[in-house]
Amino acid sequence: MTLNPIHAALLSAQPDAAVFLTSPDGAQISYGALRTLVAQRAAALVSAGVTPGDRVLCQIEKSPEGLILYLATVWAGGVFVPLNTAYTAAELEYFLSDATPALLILDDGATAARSVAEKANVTVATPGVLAKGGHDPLMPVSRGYDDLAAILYTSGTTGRSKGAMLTHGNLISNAQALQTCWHFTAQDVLIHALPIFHTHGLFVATNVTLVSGAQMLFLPAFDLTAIANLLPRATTIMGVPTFYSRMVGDARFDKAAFAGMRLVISGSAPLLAETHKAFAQQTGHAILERYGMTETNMITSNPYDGARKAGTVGHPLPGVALRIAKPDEAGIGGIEVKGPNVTPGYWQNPEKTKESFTADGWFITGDLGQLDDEGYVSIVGREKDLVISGGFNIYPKEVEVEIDAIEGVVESAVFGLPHPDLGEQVAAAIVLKKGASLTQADVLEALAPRLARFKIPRSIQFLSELPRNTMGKVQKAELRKTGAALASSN
Ligand code: MLC
Ligand code: AMP
Repeated sequence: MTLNPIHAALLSAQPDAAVFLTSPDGAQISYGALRTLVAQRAAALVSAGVTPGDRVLCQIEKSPEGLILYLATVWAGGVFVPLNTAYTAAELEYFLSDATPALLILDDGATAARSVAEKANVTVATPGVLAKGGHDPLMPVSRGYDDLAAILYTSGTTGRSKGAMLTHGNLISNAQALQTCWHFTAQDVLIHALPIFHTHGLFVATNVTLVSGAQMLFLPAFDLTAIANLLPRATTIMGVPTFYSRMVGDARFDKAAFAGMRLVISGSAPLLAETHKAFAQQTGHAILERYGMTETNMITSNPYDGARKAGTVGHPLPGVALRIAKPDEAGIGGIEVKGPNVTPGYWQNPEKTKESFTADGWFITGDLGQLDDEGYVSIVGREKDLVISGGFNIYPKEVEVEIDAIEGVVESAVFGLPHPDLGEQVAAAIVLKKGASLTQADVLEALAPRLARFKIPRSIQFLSELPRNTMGKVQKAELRKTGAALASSN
């Protein structure tokens, strides 16, 4: 058999009869069936024109088929590029031009996206078409640890998303480190309720399950009732903090419901210490919080054995080095990371790649952190101008560019405000041209076809000018204060 690191680490070892995935309707995919399906879809991708190194873009609703297409792309030597289903046709146009894929996979009925692809001359296939055709299984295409397996787009500080390149080695090293740290085995049953277009649901949840030969109970979307019903059959769950803050105070999520659970994991956004405490009181489980990033995969984790300290993200994973750059008197500085988990850079963007690494090769996360005397990392803020809403990242610049393009707008500033459910919500302050009479509704209408809904400001204020410091820099902290007062008075 040829060498394909992801195939070797994630797909080759499990017994054929072992169950990989169970859908809500009870349908199951065994590891043996998974291998056959992946090899058949890989053959279908090749006959659709995918050659080693080609990008395969995939914007489809969450389904087991989405996981099969990820694994099939990598099996065929391709580079999987998942896209948030909330992205608009305007956003898709950019991804097509940047990634120049050999193939775009879309659901039936995605007519707007289809016409964007036609204009860009990109071949489109649906999961249904790729599943047909009686293809003979393909042998895994030979790839090395440094070959690309995926590109994940993350919002950009300049308003354009950047494609974080991830190699076979990046993904496998991280899955193996997490398996070890979190004690995953073939006996585990994971509730999978995350989207599969981000690193959390696609790589952390899926790759850790595969590398352990474990099972997943696969939900098409986050659904509290479905999760409550699945808990007795599960041993573990991974989620963003909103998952857990929604369970707090809900009587279905009590100690009895969690009695058979082994491990509850949170990441992608800060878990409030008060949520950690309330959840522990209610369920008897100390949530294990970990920290990561699309570009670096997972970086730190609280310990499996030993104290899971609320408000911290634990220690660096095995093989991952972390340092706090230029610490102040309180020890707070920029978090920098090195290791086999770290991206080689951004797709076709050597400038951004260069900016993101120090001269001695450390990746600059843009997060501000601090170490305590036991080496636990706390994330105390961000150097990067970023809003995290329900675990989705929004770079203000991307939204500001779209608001500024609206007729009648002089300039805008986009920032995050605290939100009880989503952690943060997107807010905007807008300065209008003299005589312009735009309303909040006009702005929202103009943004709707341009931006995914989770990026659209939920609170808008019109100002005669933006607050600036003497250097001319917009004072977002000021805006956050007035915005919060405004939001709470509404
Ligand atoms: C949904 N909506 C959101 C939103 N999610 N708005 C802002 N922020 C969000 N996160 C909007 C929808 O557009 C819709 O708006 C309305 O809310 C209802 O949609 P929904 O789909 O019914 O929402 P819900 O099921 O409540 O979703 C909330 C959520 C979901 C928290 C379950 O957002 C989610 O699954 N988040 C996980 C994100 C994730 O996987 N992040 C990992 C990134 S990787 P309207 O206007 O149409 O009604 C990463 C690295 C790492 O960060 O370390 O892991
Ligand atoms: P993304 O760019 O979508 O990969 O998101 C990565 C960012 O999410 C990190 O740089 C952090 O700012 C944030 N993040 C991830 N996990 C945590 C966590 N446990 N606590 C606080 N922030 C987190």
